[in-house]
Amino acid sequence: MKNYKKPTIFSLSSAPGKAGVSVFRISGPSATKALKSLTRQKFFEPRRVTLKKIYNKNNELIDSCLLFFMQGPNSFTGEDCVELHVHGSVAVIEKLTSELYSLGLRQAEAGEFTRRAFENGKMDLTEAEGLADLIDAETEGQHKQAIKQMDGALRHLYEGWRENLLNALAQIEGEIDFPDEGDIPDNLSHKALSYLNLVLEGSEKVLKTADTGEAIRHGLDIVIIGSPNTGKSTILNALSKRDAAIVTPTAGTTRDIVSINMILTGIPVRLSDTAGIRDTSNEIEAEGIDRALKLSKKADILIHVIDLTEDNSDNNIKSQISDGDIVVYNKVDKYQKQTMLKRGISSNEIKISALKEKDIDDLRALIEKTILEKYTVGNEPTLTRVRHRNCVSEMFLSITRAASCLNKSPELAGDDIRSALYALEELAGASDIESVFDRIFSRFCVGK
Ligand SMILES: Nc1nc2c(ncn2[C@@H]2O[C@H](COP(=O)(O)OP(=O)(O)OP(=O)(O)O)[C@@H](O)[C@H]2O)c(=O)[nH]1
Ligand SMILES: [Mg+2]
Repeated sequence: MKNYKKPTIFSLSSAPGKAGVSVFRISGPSATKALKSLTRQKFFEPRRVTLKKIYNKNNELIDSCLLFFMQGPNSFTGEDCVELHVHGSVAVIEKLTSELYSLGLRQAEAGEFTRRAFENGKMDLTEAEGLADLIDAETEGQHKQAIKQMDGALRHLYEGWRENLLNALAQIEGEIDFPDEGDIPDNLSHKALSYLNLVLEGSEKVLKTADTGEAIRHGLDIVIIGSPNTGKSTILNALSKRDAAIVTPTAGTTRDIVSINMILTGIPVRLSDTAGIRDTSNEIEAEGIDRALKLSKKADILIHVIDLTEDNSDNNIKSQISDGDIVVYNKVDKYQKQTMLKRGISSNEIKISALKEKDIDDLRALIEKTILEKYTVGNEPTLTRVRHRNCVSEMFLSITRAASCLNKSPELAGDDIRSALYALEELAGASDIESVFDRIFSRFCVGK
């Protein structure tokens, strides 16, 4: 076999442009060779920061920099790694870049350092994903979730599951090899069952976190919905403290969806105002209503707005409110005899005047309370991607099948447990699926 040597890669790992300090990263088998050429030195003590002058091949001084050498495998990528902390000058960055090219190094692709770390067993795929999320994190909730995942929360979880599945498999295989016909336990008393049940319970619990985990990564969609003229746009404007949506006394003013971004409880939120729902023969308004209904189906939280000054007795809004939705009774400043709708479900209700901005802060607090009830980032591990959800669901189904045929056909149960283990390997990234890796690592920025 041809002795394949990985190329040595480099990248500006800090943000491009003028700055106090810029950080270059180099990783690969020729990292020390490049370092020797840059510094004219022969030896570098690993894990020790030193101040060094670096030169190009024409003996021109490029800069004085802090140099940090990490010898593989004790480095982020598992290879020889160098960090050069140079002055954040555009000219220095350009000069050093062209020198590294001339030394035969190649510019790293997006996520290539992390990919090497993963390939060298420095982290599993869930930890690499956690790292990507941490770099993208903009809010407190996203930070908390990402750092937990980067720190191995999901890995610890599935390693525990794998252990139990292997124990279950050992029980079954012992039985296949040495069948004891006189003493066949039924499915329910099978020794493997307790191991399988542990994984079923754990994975069922964690599957419930998937909605929360994915929502925190992507942000929440909160949609304001209701009949025309109830004050939806006024509410959006009051919450966002700007005139984002047009408000007029004419019913059917809003047609397009008007969205604003905000951060509530440390989670990014997209709050959307929609067209008032009613029967209409106006083609444009009908299109707006269609869009409103489609968006409301995808919403994480719905805010129904009801106009207290209208007669809502035969309003079919009641049937559209689900558990956990928010109901806002608006125009309390003109409120006369109307009573709140009588409904048999629990929802979060509030009376406000959007026009007078009365109790708008209470509405914001109610929205925050609703978010916290549904989407709190706890200390438990969470599934944060569709990929995780698919792998864990796949594992759950395989174990359920295995549990149901433990005694009837131990061979089949064994096969199902092996499928469950395979699903876990996919979660960890141990099964070699290039396309998945490409998708995950290409989302990193260059230099990571
Ligand atoms: N008295 C009173 N009027 C309000 C209140 N909130 C909104 N309005 C008025 O109600 C009218 C309709 O308000 P909008 O915010 O445009 O209502 P909408 O629900 O967005 O209406 P559509 O876009 O047509 O569906 C405007 O004249 C607002 O000034 C309120 O709390 N009290
Ligand atoms: Mg409107």
